Amino acid sequence: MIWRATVVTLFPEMFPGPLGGSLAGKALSAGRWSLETRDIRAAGRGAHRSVDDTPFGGGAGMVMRPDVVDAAIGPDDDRPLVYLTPRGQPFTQRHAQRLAVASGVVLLCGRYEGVDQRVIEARQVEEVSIGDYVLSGGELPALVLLDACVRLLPGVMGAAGSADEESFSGNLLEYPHYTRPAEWQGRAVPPVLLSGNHAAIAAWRRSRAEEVTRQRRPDLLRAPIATAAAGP
Ligand code: JFB
Repeated sequence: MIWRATVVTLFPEMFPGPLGGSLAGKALSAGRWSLETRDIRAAGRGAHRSVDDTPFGGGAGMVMRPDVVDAAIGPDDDRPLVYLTPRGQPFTQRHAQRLAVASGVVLLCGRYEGVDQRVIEARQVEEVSIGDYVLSGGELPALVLLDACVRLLPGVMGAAGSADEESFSGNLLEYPHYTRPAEWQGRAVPPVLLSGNHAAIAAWRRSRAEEVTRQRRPDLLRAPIATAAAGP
């Protein structure tokens, strides 16, 4: 069966959004994965299809009602259910790899102050965050997560193996890339790359990758190795 994504959201028109014109969009058109949205508003209560209410205990903003969100999620299936939230575990390549080998994913997108905690606890929900900055809702994080997963699906990336050579596949940032012209605005391409010596090129790239990682992300050098071979 194909990889199935379901997005539970108040803004179904945001999907596939920017993914539609990308590699992921071409894979979607080619039937390598499917994307379904469930409009939370359709499960809203009363004549106004209300989805939110004021927080118990007071405070600013509104909270999404657990009965409405539970109904919008619908019945459990075999796919992981992920809630995008600033309170979640940091989303990593490891999450993307694990979700890409599952049968698909159900993504819950909140708005306002988020979703009543009881629905998160009552359903088996994984809480994930795409980073330490404040957005207005879970839809952009859901698009980010989908892009990270879909490019790992078999046959989605064109060039063989390019997914695993990139940043984070081996806990190193990437070496710098160069293409023609060999000299541009007085700047030459590193001569080793023109040498035809493949062992020397590989050694140079490795050393540039280690250097940039040491300078910018020394935390990655201390982390457990995250390769495709090591598994999700
Ligand atoms: C996700 C969201 C809000 C409470 C609520 C729903 N990395 C991230 N930043 N922001 C979000 C996120 C993820 N993943 C995010 C879902 C919702 C933000 N809000 C707004 C902001 C701050 N505190 C509502």
